[in-house]
Amino acid sequence: MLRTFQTHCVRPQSELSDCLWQFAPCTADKTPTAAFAPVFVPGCWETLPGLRSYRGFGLYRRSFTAEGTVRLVFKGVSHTADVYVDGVHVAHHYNAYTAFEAIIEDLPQGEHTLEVLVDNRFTPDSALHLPNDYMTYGGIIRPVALEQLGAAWLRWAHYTPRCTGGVWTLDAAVCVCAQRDFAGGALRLECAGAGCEVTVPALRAGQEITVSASLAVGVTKPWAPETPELYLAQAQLWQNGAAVDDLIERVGFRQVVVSGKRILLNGRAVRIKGFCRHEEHPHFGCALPVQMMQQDIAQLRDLGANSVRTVHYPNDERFLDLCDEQGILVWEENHARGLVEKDMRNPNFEPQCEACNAEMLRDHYNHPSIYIWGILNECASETEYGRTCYKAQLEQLRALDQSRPLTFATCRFAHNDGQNVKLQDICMDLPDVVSINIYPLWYFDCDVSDFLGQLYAEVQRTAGAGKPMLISEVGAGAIYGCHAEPGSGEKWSEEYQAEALERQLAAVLGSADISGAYIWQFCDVRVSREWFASRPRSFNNKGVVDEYRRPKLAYAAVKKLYTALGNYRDRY
Ligand code: ADA
Repeated sequence: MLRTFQTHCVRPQSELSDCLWQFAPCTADKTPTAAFAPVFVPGCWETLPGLRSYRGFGLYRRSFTAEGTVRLVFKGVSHTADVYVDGVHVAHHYNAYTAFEAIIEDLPQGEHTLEVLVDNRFTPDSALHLPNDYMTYGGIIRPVALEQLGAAWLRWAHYTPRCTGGVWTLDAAVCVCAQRDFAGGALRLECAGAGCEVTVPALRAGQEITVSASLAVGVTKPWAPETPELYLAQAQLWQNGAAVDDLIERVGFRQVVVSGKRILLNGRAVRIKGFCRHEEHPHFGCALPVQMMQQDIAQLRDLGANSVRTVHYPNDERFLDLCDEQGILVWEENHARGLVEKDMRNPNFEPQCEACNAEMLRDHYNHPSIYIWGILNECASETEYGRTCYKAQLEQLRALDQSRPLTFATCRFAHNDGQNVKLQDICMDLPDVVSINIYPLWYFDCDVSDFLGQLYAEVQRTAGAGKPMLISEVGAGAIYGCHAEPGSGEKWSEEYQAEALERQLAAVLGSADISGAYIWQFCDVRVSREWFASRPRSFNNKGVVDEYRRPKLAYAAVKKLYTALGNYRDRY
């Protein structure tokens, strides 16, 4: 399944995934080092016998039938891909978590061979993939599509809902690409009963333009967590009385605005009852089937949560589709976790972050569930060099999207067991929302409210003063099935995790200054093997469910707290 709804009625599109391909581990020059075997795509090679910890190259192969100009769309290959059609190199892409394309012109009619050489090694060429507190898998981890293109086609369409006095306008920007010389035509846009037509000028082969228009939609049902109303937004390219290409997106009518220390969703201050979630399952690696994504959402809803933070990378868009449909607010972030200044000085770091940011916004712009963009989790925001990166990337995002607030999760503060808290972050002026990761009662013991109060006071001494604040991580570890006497304070027991989360959340959600919390984390996740020393079982065990989604004692404790609170805070 490519998406949860159909994105083309005019452009011929088929799926090359959801089926078996041939796979073999191989060398950098595509020489197989074992026999080819059938594998399901999407998937991770770590789920295959003998490859649980394989870091290297792998070759995926299948045939397809096509003719003319085709576009192959890869939604995610982990982490570096080289694509070959009939032995000819047609695309190179780095980053596991964003999509890319290969366009092949004048393909003769018949059967063709598609090969994807995948690399999941940790090298300086891949600045964002390093041994980390989650696993970097190998493989074609997200769906693959095959599309037929005409002389001109629609690459992306971005829709921004705007509300004045209860009446909605949808601002559209549509990218039209000419594959060959295009004599001109018209772009027809339609959403929620409103429509318009805009002239598209003649374009030379290779030319790309953005066509803008506004649709007077009027009064619609707004999108909100409790009423996730969605509308299809259709763009069609017409020429000589016929539709020659189209792109169907889905939108929700909602506005997100920061006002003082509140985050307003359609004018109401939201209360974030969130979870950080990695794409991870022992049976599937990071290539979760859509049924598993839905199961996660069902558990999140059962827990009373209303938000997910996509730690630490852009997510599979089918998960975002499901969040749109079920009213889950999403903090989506770019790909980076815990990089220190030395890592950020890798010459590949900035260009690779920029590409990730651009691809994330190009493809995920229309999801109404995404209410905030995040960057660079726990990177070097306490250093001058780090600051230049944070500034450049936030400016990049702001230029691409003015309709959502921006943030980053920092942990750059010092303290002595929760006392004498000193904020070391020098980037507090840059985001719209200040977000801090804290682990009182886990990495150190203290009175959580007192610690939070000190932290908040520190932020008020910086240019972050008066901004909304989120606790972007809070949590404690427990190994599923490990028990201790209640109140014994024994870390790693389910009892201690439940007690710690109760106390942490009571302090965070009880604070009048904080807009909400993201629990670290939804489920236990496998970590890179280099992280074994601080991670029993080589897992980050702070999930409220284990890796198989079995609830720990903390599940009931969180559910009680989260379900008692509404989606909005009327008092601040
Ligand atoms: C950090 C980090 C997470 C995870 C967490 C932990 O805050 O952002 O990825 O590593 O700590 O479990 O300690």
